Amino acid sequence: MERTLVLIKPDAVQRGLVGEIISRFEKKGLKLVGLKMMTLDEAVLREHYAHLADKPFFEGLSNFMKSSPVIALCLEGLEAVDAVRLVTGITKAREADGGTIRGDFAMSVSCNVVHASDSRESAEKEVPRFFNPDEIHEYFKSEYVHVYAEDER
Ligand code: DAT
Ligand code: MG
Repeated sequence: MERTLVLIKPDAVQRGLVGEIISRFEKKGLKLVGLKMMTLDEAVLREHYAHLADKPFFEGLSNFMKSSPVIALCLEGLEAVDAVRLVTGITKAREADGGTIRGDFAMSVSCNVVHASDSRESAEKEVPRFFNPDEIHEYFKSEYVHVYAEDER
């Protein structure tokens, strides 16, 4: 099964949306294998948003991401990277589809409540960026019997 990284961003922490957001992923059938609160520093943000380092909004993005703690989640499931991106919705939240987290809970491009890895390659770098190996928990989830057909498990 594939693993992916989600960060519940400072705006969601401030707005009391943490439980609601985790609940969306749980209800989808994704398995929570890592969860922690952390305050991000400049070094990790430069690495995490390296693809945006030369954008005029980078400093604002970095300040926003440092403005409160975030909640890091590692989610596991069949094709979890794409599934989590679909549940998350597009970057510009006010245009995101209803039913997605960004579509239902946000209006902004930068304050868009969650980060989600955008590809398997990104997820493979991002999960270890935010979680040590001993913070990822392998366990049997009985729900999988109902979430997946036998040949998908
Ligand atoms: P996503 O978070 O959907 O993967 P991204 O990787 O292109 O989007 O950008 C990362 C974050 O940077 C995004 O969630 C919010 C911020 N951002 C992107 N484009 C922006 C813009 N034009 N103005 C302000 N913030 C932006
Ligand atoms: Mg991205």
